[in-house]
Amino acid sequence: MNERLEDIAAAMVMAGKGILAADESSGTIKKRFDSINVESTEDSRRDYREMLFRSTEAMSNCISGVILFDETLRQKAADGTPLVDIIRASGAVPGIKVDGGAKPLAAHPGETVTEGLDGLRERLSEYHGLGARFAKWRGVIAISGDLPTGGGVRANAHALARYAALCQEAGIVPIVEPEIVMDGTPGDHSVDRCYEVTEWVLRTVFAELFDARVNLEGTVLKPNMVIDGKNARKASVEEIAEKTVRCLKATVPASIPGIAFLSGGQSDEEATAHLSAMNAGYDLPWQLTFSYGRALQAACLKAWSGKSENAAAGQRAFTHRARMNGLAATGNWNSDMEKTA
Ligand code: 5MM
Repeated sequence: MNERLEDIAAAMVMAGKGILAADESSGTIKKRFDSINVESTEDSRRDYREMLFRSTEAMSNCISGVILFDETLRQKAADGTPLVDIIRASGAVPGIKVDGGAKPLAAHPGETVTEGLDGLRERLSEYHGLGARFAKWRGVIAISGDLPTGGGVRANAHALARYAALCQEAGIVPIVEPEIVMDGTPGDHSVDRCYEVTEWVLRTVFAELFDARVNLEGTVLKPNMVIDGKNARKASVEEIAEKTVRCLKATVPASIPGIAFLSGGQSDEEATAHLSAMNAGYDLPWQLTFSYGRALQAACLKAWSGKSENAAAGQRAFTHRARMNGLAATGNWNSDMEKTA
């Protein structure tokens, strides 16, 4: 594997492939397993993720990188093969979530700042030794009433920049993920309010990255799409695509090699349709792809339902979504493919 940051980043956003976000922390994976009545244990988490990573067709053809949680990076498959080796053998790059989660921001009711900078240099060095070549840190920005505030936006952007600089020092590509949440409370904001906040947050993030001396050619951005809140969904696919591209062009330097969206609570097909519309309809200075968690895994999780005899069905469901999103990453998806694929 080539070790230049720029080459790793380029491999992560190569045309027609995208990133599988399988970095659910213990609390989040428990929630996902609760929804299918499966107990979350070290073994059940391993079995589920092993099933994903052994989906050869999806992994080899559509997945460029996989974001892992600390436990998974250290886990072995049932036959003793490290899960990281299975990911590498498929040609995908293993990555690691290094943030410690969003915690209440002092003196800013309703806002959070993501923690995890203390000791990060040492953890990154260990993760590099374990095979991770990129990392992820997610800042969470909620829209409600008068929120976000300048203090909340700056605190999250600053933490993202300090994280990104530490990653690059360790030879690890940072995925910078400032998420303006669509499924928070009350979730009734308009697409234009999302545009306004996304533009503000991205401008602040790139100013902080500049001050922190982060090499943008060795960085991947993972933003939300410009989309209305979950309780106000009215905007069309075309409007979301147009506003997202306009907002990104206004804020994201062309030196960023690629942008890999989060799905944020969109349905599987919406997340695919929006990505495809952007790639099909616009000239873009960066690769535009996916780094989906829920929108890649929801159908697979349901098909698997914790039963080993359903592993093949789970893999089929994952492969289908990965293929649809791979097509969307080059603007070649259409809804008929959902039926025939
Ligand atoms: C897979 O979920 C990731 C980890 O979440 P927690 O730290 O809350 O457990 C999450 O950061 C994810 O990578 C992004 O939000 C994208 O996932 P979605 O589901 O929004 O595509």
